[in-house]
Amino acid sequence: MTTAMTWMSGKLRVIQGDITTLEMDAIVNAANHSLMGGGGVDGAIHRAAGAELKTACQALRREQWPDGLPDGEVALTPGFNLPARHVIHTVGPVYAKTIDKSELLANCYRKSLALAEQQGLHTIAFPAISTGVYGYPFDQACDIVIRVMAEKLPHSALTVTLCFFSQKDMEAFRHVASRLGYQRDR
Ligand code: AR6
Repeated sequence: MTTAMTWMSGKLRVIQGDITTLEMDAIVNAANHSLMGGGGVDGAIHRAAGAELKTACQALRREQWPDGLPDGEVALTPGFNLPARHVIHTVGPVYAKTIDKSELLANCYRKSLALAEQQGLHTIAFPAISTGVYGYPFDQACDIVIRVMAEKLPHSALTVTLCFFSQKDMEAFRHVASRLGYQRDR
């Protein structure tokens, strides 16, 4: 894992690594509507958390989301065998060139932060939601994330970690932040 880069007076950390290894109050899962697991980061989280996570997700479907978790919504489970205490499951939008889904992606981040605050949590880590199988262009997704963090973090006690899978993604984030006028902390 590389050294963290930080922005926004240390409230926003960016690292490269595997989100399933992070000791956080919560990690966010880029799930799908079914909440039954899948590939990418969702598959990795389910594997690392163990079978109890799927059982907890089945209960969420039965009790709260019988038609599945909609795009931009969030749901909470324990982290089970993960080093993270909780998992916040959210569903990012599938990218479409002709439809602007930026608000749905922003909602994944906003609602995850709100849920973490409501639970009294202090640390939360996000993967780059929708930028894998769901095809969201990485730079556009970073733009959305940075705007949400700039809007929310000044009024929040949370420290947010963005956990990117590759060094290339980390560099891309740094470029977008700089283009938007956000300088790294010194
Ligand atoms: N840690 C951190 N980031 C990761 C990890 C990991 N262990 N594994 C992958 N990534 P994706 P989506 C990065 O496809 O686009 C699933 O099947 C990856 O490089 O996991 O929201 C679900 O069930 C990429 O940057 O999520 C849904 O059906 C980012 O995580 C669908 O994929 C997101 O990639 C959701 O697609």
